[in-house]
Amino acid sequence: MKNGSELKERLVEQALAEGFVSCRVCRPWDVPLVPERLEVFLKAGYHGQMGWMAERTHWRGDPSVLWPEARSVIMLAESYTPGHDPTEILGHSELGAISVYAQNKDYHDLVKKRLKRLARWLIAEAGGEVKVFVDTAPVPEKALGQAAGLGWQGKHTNLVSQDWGNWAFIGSVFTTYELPVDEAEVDHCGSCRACLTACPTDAFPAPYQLDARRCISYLTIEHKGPVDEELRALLGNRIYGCDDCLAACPWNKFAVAASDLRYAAREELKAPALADLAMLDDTAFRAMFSGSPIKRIGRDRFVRNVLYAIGNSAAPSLLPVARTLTEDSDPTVADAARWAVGRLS
Ligand code: B12
Ligand code: SF4
Ligand code: SF4
Repeated sequence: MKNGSELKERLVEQALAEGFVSCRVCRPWDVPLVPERLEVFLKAGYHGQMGWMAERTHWRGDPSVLWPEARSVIMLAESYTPGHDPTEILGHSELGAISVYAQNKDYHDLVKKRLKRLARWLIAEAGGEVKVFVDTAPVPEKALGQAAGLGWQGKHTNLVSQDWGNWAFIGSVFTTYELPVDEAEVDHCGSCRACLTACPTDAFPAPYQLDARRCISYLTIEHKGPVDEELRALLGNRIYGCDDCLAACPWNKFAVAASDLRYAAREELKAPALADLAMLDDTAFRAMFSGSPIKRIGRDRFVRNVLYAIGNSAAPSLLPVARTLTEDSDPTVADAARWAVGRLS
């Protein structure tokens, strides 16, 4: 077996060469507060329709139960910092705002490939077994990220770093190899509340806690069926995900450029016209969003979101488009269209 410190140094070099902005290590049992905090989250019902969050909680709460043989967790951050101000489009009500992370290729595919290459390198160098995860298993990625020192969980609950801000995806490589660990990161939010006040739906019942049922990311991506009317009106023109709390964080002044050009916004997704998006049928939707994370929600939920945005647009020119969808075969789309017509008439 090779010397652990020397191996770890080369592992970090390898990870940075792959394009990750940071690579740090913790033990799987280094997140003792998670089971209790997860329970608070679930008991309050903050997960809404995401029933899968209440399943396999023994794994989501404790990574050492998920894979008892694992001795180290290598935590990695991959930057997707936007090259533009993502809040600028919010002032253009006839256009749809798509979250930065979804304006091009699906990060799950890109990060996973990089994680697998890094894991293969580690096996070749040190042996042992590995498993890689990026939002693909019940793993508390943010808490592990903080334990390894990648950053800290900010008041908006996402991982923030003094070195790369908060525009980063998190991935992990679990291994049976015992690597030297890094120090956990401490909270640097201080008295700042910028993310909490930036939230358009008031989705934070307290700092560090998110009621996903009010979060636009949840409402536009995860929530099936009609959205509460009170919340529809607060969506503005956000049609897939939301970046307001991330964009507000002052630590982004240290953000580093996205490592992969495939995260850069596709021209047609930077400022798409709501009128065009509303008319997508299933085939056109699939063609437009092939390889994109948006494909997962399907045409009906996407057009539902577009119609809510049309209803919020105060643009009478969009009335005819909304009218054509009031008889849509999907009842949620038809309901959203009627709501939009009612708001614009
Ligand atoms: C479910 C989920 C969601 C849900 C719920 C989000 C949430 N905050 O729980 C929804 C759909 C809303 C969502 C939205 C987004 N998500 Co998401 N999501 C996840 C997922 C799959 C699980 C998160 C989870 O376990 N939540 C459950 C709660 C209990 O966990 P938690 O937020 O960590 O809660 C902790 C705090 O409440 C904390 N806590 C409680 N009290 C206190 C008190 C103090 C003092 C402290 C310090 C902490 C603390 O302890 C809890 C446990 O650690 C992860 C991937 C993964 N497997 O981890 C991605 C993940 C968190 N999502 C991610 C992203 C990018 C987003 C969005 C930015 C996407 C977008 N632009 O629309 C938004 C951000 C919204 C937000 N403000 O969080 C990234 C975040 C990367 C990062 N830098 O942190 C992740 C890690 C995916 C990835 N692999 O990159 N997401
Ligand atoms: S993603 Fe948007 S809606 Fe969700 S918590 Fe952040 S600011 Fe609020
Ligand atoms: S905006 Fe302020 S409070 Fe929110 S995560 Fe960033 S530093 Fe912390």
